[in-house]
Parts: sequence; structure tokens; C-alpha cells
Amino acid sequence: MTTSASPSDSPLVRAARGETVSHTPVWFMRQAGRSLPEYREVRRGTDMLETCRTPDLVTEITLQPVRRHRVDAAIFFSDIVVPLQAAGVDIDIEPGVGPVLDEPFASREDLDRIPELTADMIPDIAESVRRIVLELGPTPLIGFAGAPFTLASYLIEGGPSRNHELTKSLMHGDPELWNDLCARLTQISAAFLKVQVEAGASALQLFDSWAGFLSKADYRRYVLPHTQATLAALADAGVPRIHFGVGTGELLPDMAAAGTEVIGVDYRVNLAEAIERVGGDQPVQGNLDPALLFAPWEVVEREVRRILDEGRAAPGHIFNLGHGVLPDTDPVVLTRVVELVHEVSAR
Ligand code: 1CP
Repeated sequence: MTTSASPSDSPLVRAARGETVSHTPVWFMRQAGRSLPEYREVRRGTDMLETCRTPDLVTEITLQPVRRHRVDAAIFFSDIVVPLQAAGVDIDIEPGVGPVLDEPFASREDLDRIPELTADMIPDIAESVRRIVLELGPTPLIGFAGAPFTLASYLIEGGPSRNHELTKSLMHGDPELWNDLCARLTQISAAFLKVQVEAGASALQLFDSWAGFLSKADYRRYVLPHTQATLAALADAGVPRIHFGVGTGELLPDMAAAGTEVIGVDYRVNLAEAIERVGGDQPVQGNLDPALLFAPWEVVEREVRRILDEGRAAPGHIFNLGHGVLPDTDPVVLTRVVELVHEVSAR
């Protein structure tokens, strides 16, 4: 549902700036993807990273959830490892697993395997964004990238990790190498975000999905400076920035102060409590537990109403899940949530 004429005046962008809105905007992390039969149909037979580099497919997949659910924003269909691969890192996405590397990052020599990313390496990304923006009209497109810590974890662990032990070992054992690696990843993420914004994205989200695995002390010392540098590189881009991680209740005040307009909240902290933790003066995004979309509708409705209610304490609220849509989610429930958010929040 979009009633404004331009993406920069849309409910999503206005809420992210703490301005008045006609209704609370809603979109879902992982709204494009396996919960949609039309996505599975388009993806059939094409490798994930190849899909991400093919403008026809990226455009179609990005638009699918907007058509179906009438969400207030599209999220660019890509992956946090796309800019790494584009820069020349030998990384793949294995179906059912996620990003994997044959030769994980372990030493200073490995820095040579992580070149800088320049715009000429990703002309397809700019083209996909331009095509999507044209198709979307007044609905904003959210660009995104992975934050240095989350990217570093995949590079060092060689794939998804339960405990991030190799990452923490390198961080503490060789802080200089850790910082050099994160500086390289900051460059790559910032370049990826800039290409998306310059091609027409109206907002951006920095995913530090695994930051919640860190202690506050480690986060502040080894991670926050790099995240700040990434967000600072986009400070003059003219679009609101959203900063999100999973299990980050303890880190919320630091993450909120990292140089972001909006703080994303996962489902483990009540939204009212999260708003209090960050000082009450910043727009928030979140935070319905994605697993509750499997519960009876009365439960979903009660939770949506509670979250909308709690969100009113912040200067702006973007409704979302507390993490991505689970693959087996019934898409009909997602559409009903969008309708309910719009109906309940209409002013
Ligand atoms: O074949 C497939 O369908 C592959 C599954 C898949 C999809 C649909 C992967 C592999 N990535 C994506 C798309 C994707 N990834 C999007 C766009 C879709 C949308 O949001 O609508 C986005 C924003 C991402 C970002 C991403 N990739 C993150 C951050 C967001 C989050 O969920 O925390 C992370 C951590 C990844 C890594 C990744 N890529 C793919 C998987 C399965 C994973 C997670 C693996 C793990 O558990 O470590």
C-alpha cells in the first residue's frame, strides 16, 4: 500500500526519518525467497550466486513479494557474499547450507585474496537496481550489505558457524590482522551499498546478523569501529540507514549509536524495552518473531497489535519480523499481516 508519489516521500522513508506517516510501513526480511512458490519456480535450475548476478531474475524476484503482499518496500534480492565474490573471493552459496569457502581466511597472506571492490566490477547490480526502481514507482527499494564482522565470520569459518570460534580466536590472537581484514571488508560493503544507492535505492540496511554472538566488550573493541566506518561512508548518500543484528539486546545502545537512522530489533527483546534501551529518540524496525507466523491467527493478530502499540513510543516505527521469513512460512499469513498492520495503523 503506497499512497505517496515518490519513494523519498514514502511511509518507509518518512518513518525512518521520524516524520509523520499515513500508516506504519511494513516489509519483511527475506520476503523474497523460499516461502514464495513463484520464487521457487524462477530459481529452478539456476545457482544462487548466478541468479544474483542476472538482472532479469533479480528484478523479477525482488518484485514478487511487493506484488503479492503489498509491502511498503522491496528489499534488493542479492546476498551479503555477492560483493565478496564480485571482488574475486572464491566463495559459493551451497543450497541448504549458505555461504561456503574452500580455503578459509587464516593469515596475512590471505588478505591478497580479498581485493577491493569497484563499481565497474558490478555493473549488473546497478542495472538490476535501476530496473527495479523503475518498476516500483513510488515504492522504495532497500539496498543492503553485510557488516564487516558477519562477513569476516563466513570468511574465517569457511561457512555458517555455530560458535564463531575461529573468528574470535583471530580477533583476539592477532588484532592487527583482524583490523586489516575488517578494513578491507568495510571498503567492500561500503562500495556495494554506494552502487545500490547511486542506482536509485531509497534506504539501506546493514546486516550484522551474527553480532549477537559477541560480548559487549568485544563488540565495542573489535567490531563497532568497523561498522561505524561502513555506515559513515554512507552518511552523505542521502538515504536512511537501518542497522540490524540477531540476538543483540545487550548491544542495542551501541548498535543504535553506530551512525544509523533506524535501529533494527530482533524478536528477543520487547519493542517497548528496546526503545527504552536506545534512549527513545530513534526510529525502530521490528520485531515479530518469525516462528509465530506458524501459530493460530489470533496469536499473530495479538502480537502484531502489541508490537504496533509498543512502536508508538518511538519517533518512527517500521514493522518487520525479528529476523527473516522462515522458508516454510505460509505466504497467505504474511499478506494478512501486511493488511492488518495497514488497517490498525492507518491515521
Ligand atoms: O537457494 C536459495 O534460496 C538460497 C537461500 C538464500 C536466499 C534466498 C541465501 C543463501 N541468500 C538469500 C537471499 C538474501 N540473503 C537476501 C535477499 C532476500 C530478502 O531479504 O528478501 C538477503 C537480504 C540476504 C542477506 C544474508 N545472507 C544475510 C543477512 C540476513 C540474515 O538473514 O541474517 C546472511 C547472514 C546471509 C548468509 C546466507 N546466505 C544464504 C543463507 C542460507 C545464509 C545464512 C547461512 C547461515 O545460517 O549462516
